[in-house]
Order: sequence, then structure tokens, then C-alpha cells
Amino acid sequence: MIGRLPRDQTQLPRQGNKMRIMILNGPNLNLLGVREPHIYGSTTLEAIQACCKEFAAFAGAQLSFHQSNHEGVLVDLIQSARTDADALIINPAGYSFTSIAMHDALKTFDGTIFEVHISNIHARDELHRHSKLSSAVKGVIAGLGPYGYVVAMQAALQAAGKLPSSLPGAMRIGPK
Ligand code: CA2
Repeated sequence: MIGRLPRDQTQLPRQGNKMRIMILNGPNLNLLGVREPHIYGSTTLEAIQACCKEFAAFAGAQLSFHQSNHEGVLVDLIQSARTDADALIINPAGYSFTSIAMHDALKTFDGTIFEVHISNIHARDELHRHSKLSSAVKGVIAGLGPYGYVVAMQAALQAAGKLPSSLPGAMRIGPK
């Protein structure tokens, strides 16, 4: 049900003051790197998960990472984030363009939400251009490839003032 990935526990036992980030991936993203590399590249979802884990470890954050091809499962995970996560990063994939249910679920989450798209959806065909979920999120990152997930994590940590102090002010705080 959760695709090919080893499913991390939804509920992360809180570790001190660490930020809990939940990353959700929608339908067909389990095929990343396997099919249509000319559109979505050759990086697999497992590689994205490994990279996000590495960044979470560096930043002192807790990460849970999920993929599902099922709208109801994604709604359940968004609802679980209400108690289990401080920030939500979501690539809703095809559900971006159809899912009122996911939009409504996202509206119930009090923490920061970033929507990620690997491709630049704005440069794509009419079918893939208008996300119904974007009005329920703080920001949208599109077109940066798989690196967009890392940028979204950085932005979530920055919004919470939880980027490591070893990073330069330009990254931790940005322009004053
Ligand atoms: O660029 C993205 O991240 C998308 O969310 C990916 C979605 C697409 O519907 C959005 O417009 C943009 C599609 C994900 C399907 O992933 C596949 C991966 C490999 C082969 C086939 C589909």
C-alpha cells in the first residue's frame, strides 16, 4: 500500500526539541528513475529518501518519508501529521490536479507545508499546470529536480528558526 519503500514509522517519538518533518509522495513516484527518465530524471525515490535522511541528520531533524498510490492513504497520513509532524513536505504528483480531499486535509494541518514538484509544472501541458493544493500550502518548489526536496526541508527548518548555527547567516536567515 505504501509502495516499494521500506515504510518509516508514521509516529516519530519526539526526540527533545528536534523538528519533525514528514515527507509525502503521491501516485507513481515509486517509479521515479525507472520509467520516463526524460521527464522525471534518473534518480530513484529511494535515492531521494536517502538524501533527505542525510540532510535531516545534518540538521538535527527527525524525518518520516512515505509514498502511496492511494488518495485515502495520503489523506490519513496528512491527518496523522497533525500530531506526528511539525512540517509537511508533499509531492502530490497526479493528485495535485484533482484532489479536493487532500486540499481539505492539508487545511487542517497547523504546521508549515511545502509542495514540491520535481518538474516545472508551470512549463507543462494544461493538464499538469494547475495544482489544486497550492492554495493550502506556504510555498511551492517546482523545477529543481530531486534537489527540490532538500530545498523544501531547508525552507521548513528556516521557517522554524532551526537551521544549524554552523551555516552562514545568508542561509539561516537570508536578507534582513
Ligand atoms: O514533477 C513532479 O514532481 C510531478 O508532481 C510528478 C507527477 C506529475 O503528474 C506532476 O505534474 C508533476 C507525476 C509523477 C509520476 O511519476 C512517474 C515517474 C516515473 C514514471 C512515470 C511517472
